[in-house]
Amino acid sequence: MSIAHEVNFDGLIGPSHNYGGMSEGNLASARNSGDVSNPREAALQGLEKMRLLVRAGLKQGVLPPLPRPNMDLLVSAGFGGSDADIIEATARSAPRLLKAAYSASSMWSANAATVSPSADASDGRLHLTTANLSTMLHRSTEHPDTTANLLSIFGDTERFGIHAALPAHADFADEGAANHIRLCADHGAEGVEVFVYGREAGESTVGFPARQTRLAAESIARSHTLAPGRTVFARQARAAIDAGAFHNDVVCVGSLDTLFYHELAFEETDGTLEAIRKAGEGLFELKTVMVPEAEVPIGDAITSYLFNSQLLKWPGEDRLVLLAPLETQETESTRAFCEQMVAGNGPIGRVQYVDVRQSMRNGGGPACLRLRVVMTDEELAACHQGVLMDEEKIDQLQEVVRKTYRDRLSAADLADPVFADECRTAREALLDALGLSDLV
Ligand code: SUG
Repeated sequence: MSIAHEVNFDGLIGPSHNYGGMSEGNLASARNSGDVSNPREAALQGLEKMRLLVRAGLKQGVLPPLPRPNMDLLVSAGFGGSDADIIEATARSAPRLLKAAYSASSMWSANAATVSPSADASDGRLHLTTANLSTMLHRSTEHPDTTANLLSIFGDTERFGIHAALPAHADFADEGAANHIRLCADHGAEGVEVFVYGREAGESTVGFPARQTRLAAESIARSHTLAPGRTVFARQARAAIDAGAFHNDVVCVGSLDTLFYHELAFEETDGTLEAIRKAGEGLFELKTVMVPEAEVPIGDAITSYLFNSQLLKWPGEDRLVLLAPLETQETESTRAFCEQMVAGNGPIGRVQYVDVRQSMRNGGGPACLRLRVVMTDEELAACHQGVLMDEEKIDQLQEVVRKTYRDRLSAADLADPVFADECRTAREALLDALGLSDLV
């Protein structure tokens, strides 16, 4: 077994962060639709979360924001002329499309890709499949630029298998690592990969959209060369989706040998746990922490984002640390549950709260903001070094954000072509700081 680290690649929050109300089934996105956003504060909050992990001695990376506005999307819709003409015409006749073109949704990097570490892959490479995000218009345009980002960072094809998104059809709907859990004894050891899906290909459902299909999950497991005996496919509960759990990571988080989940997360909880235990035979003993509906109603789990937390092996601490959003502390049932949990002798020994309110208001908690990539020392050395964070790099990025991002952004501001230029300038300065200017 080689030594490996969990590297959290956070999505750097882009200058056009706004509350577009774009995601059906994501209750926070609907609730805050049309509010004025604070892009500068949002990006600084995200960078402070990264700083916390860097200070703890954990490995932290970053994924740069995508080019916004997405002019290709507007041109595909038939708008023409100069960029300013296109933006003004879209603002007049298709304002919702303009919001989609400006969405900073790539910040939620848990949806960028599904990741399988080399320890699980029979071809010995670290695999990443970009998510097609085909269910929501504003997210469905992310994947080509995300793949370009990943190729710039994980360019060594001997070590890294970067796979383009699955076909953009409802049968292949894929939302990446937000519906994927990896369990193991140690990050560098072989593990069990659990893929959670909300529907079968071809199945029509009523209620909020199920954004992940079993076919998509199976396709990824095949191309990542995973061992079928170490792979589990579990169905997300319809009740969870309808309560607002548009991704499984809103009701469940797993790390190392521990699975922390809500009672209503899975369609068949016992069968899912049994399948994980069987797949993990000889590798690890599964530890579970189930949160009962009677103690934390699923509605509270969703508004507080208790489960959309990072579950971390914190240097110097014996038990795992749950890095949860402040909203979890402010919700009575979840705060009480956390207090009782850490006072017991289970696998989670501490809860640390972080302020990511700007992202939370669009339905993105600490876990949405990061893509976990388990990497060996050799893989770390082989990836692009500019995206690996230390405090100095964080200071530098914060400096760029302070200089180039707006404090406030309203829907009406998107109609101003000057704002498009500001977004380009800001992104170029960030790419320059990350040594990724080739992506401009
Ligand atoms: O896809 N929100 C994102 C939130 C993604 C959270 N990710 C995870 N759970 N892993 C989404 O629904 C809202 C954007 C807006 O409405 O402007 C949005 O896209």
